[in-house]
Amino acid sequence: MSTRRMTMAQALVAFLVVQRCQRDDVSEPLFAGVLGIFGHGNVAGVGQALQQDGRLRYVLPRNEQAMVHTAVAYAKQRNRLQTWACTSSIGPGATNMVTGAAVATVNRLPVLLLPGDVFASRRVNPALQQLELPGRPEATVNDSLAAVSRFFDRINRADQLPASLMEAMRVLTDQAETGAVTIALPQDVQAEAFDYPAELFEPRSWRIERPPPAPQALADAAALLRSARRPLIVAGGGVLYSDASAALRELAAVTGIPVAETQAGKGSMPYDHPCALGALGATGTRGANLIARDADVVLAVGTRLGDFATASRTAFQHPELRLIGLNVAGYDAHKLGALPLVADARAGLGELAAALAGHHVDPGYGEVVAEHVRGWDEEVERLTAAAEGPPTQAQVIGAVNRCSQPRDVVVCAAGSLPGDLHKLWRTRDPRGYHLEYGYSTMGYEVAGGLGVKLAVPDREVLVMVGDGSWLMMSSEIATAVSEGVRLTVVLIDNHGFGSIGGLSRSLGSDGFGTGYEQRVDFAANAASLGAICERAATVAELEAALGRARDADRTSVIVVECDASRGVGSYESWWDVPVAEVSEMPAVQRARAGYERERERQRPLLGPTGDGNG
Ligand SMILES: Cc1ncc(C[n+]2csc(CCOP(=O)(O)OP(=O)(O)O)c2C)c(N)n1
Ligand SMILES: [Mg+2]
Repeated sequence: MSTRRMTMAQALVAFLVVQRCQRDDVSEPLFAGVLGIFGHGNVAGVGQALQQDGRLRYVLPRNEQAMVHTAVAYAKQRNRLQTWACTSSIGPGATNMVTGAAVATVNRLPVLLLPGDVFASRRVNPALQQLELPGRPEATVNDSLAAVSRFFDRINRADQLPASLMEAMRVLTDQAETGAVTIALPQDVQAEAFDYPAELFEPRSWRIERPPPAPQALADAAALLRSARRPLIVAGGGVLYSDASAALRELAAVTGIPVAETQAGKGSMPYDHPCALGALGATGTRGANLIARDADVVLAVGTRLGDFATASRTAFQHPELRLIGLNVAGYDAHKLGALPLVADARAGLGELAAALAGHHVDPGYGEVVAEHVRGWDEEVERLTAAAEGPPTQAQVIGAVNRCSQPRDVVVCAAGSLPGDLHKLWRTRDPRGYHLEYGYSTMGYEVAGGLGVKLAVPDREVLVMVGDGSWLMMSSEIATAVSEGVRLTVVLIDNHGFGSIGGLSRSLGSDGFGTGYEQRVDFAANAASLGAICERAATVAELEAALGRARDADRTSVIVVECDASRGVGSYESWWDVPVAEVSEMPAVQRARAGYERERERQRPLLGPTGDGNG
């Protein structure tokens, strides 16, 4: 057997370089590069290997949590076909990645994490930053990553590496299992030599298949849809990852079945498609939520059916509701008692379209849908139209949307912006809307925007971020500037947590602990990181600043003050946030009474009983 004598870290890097991912007729390197922050736990191992090998692009981010967001955003924008590896030192560098790992796993997005770890030999224990739990010598802080990873391993001997790498690649590229994949690398083992089999370093292609639905399940699903009087399709992120938006558009156009979108699925339909009802659920449009309420058959495609999408299980009220779960992951396909259609979204939608040939919804139902679509367009116009004076957040969204080109990408994650964007942003391209709303992580926005721009450098990337999120993590502005990556960031200063402040007031708690007393000069803050800065006091000023940002040679941050009290309402929806059952505060007691009323509409959604699902 031919072998190569290398350190464990050198072998790891040489392996990553030659991994490829393939789907349909597209084949790309699985790893776009490595994001890494060095410390004593990885500088002499992985760091030395990266420098010596030299083939992988290396980027130096400013924060380990941020670098995982960047990698995750890249993978999302590339429909899970490509990602980055992230290397950290031991201790705090590694635990800083826990939040990013959870983002990846919750959103089912592939990322490879390579935290350094304490000496496997234990000869210097305790090493700097070692946890030391008396009685558990094998425990390290990296165990916290195991809780949020789909695959977790620790390479305690150099010869363990090949088997671990093969399994890690399988999980990264398995559409049903993907998420954070962590291989912890003890710092002594990284530098140890071993005679690795030469074939480990031969190019390898990981093929992403498009599994079709089982024939009987397909027939049952088609029969359910044919029998439906008020069918609805719910489009989730899986529609986009599977590159199925054309298939969905076609199915909707031919059958007239309306489509509502989750946060991850927004963009599956162009906003002006006659069947596009827009956002569903807690942050949904009036039309989508009313149609969902009365729908008798719901085809849920590529969605986790989280509480925002289902309005905490109040969205669907039809007494004989039947759900069909088209999902590549059996786990998701079976949710809420659905008839499971375990398949790739594009393959499944194609087969459903064939099975539904000649079928069309009742014309009366089509008219109801068309009326909702028209009505919502007017509502968006009303809320987002330009006006004089200090703008509302909806008007800011309108301005950014009007100034954008169809292929531009808007990026956001937490606060009140996601709900408003879900309702109001007019998406014209399947990949034009990038929301991290599975984990809704404050601090994702700028770091994620960087990942999106790295993934699609030919598209304009518009990051929308609240002041709270900005203060939590804006460090990657410096990375964007130093890497020559141009972002346009619109920062909404509403003096604190507009979203949670509003929620708190609606629950009787008067906004306690959600407002900033101290003003921050965000423009000066952004300028200090190297960005071009502007302040916009009106919609007209914002539009002018957006134009300049597009032509600028580096990242721009535009700060807009908004009054949090002038927010967008909610439309026929609810979100379950439990209110104190007993309280000395009358406002809380009133909120509790309202809460109990709403909870009566919650449904267990366990599916049919008896002779199965057909
Ligand atoms: C890391 C993290 N911590 C806490 C939260 C809970 N949370 C959700 S929105 C929000 C406030 C966000 O403030 P800001 O970015 O200013 O947006 P706004 O609510 O004002 O629109 C908080 C604290 C979160 N989503 N993420
Ligand atoms: Mg705010």
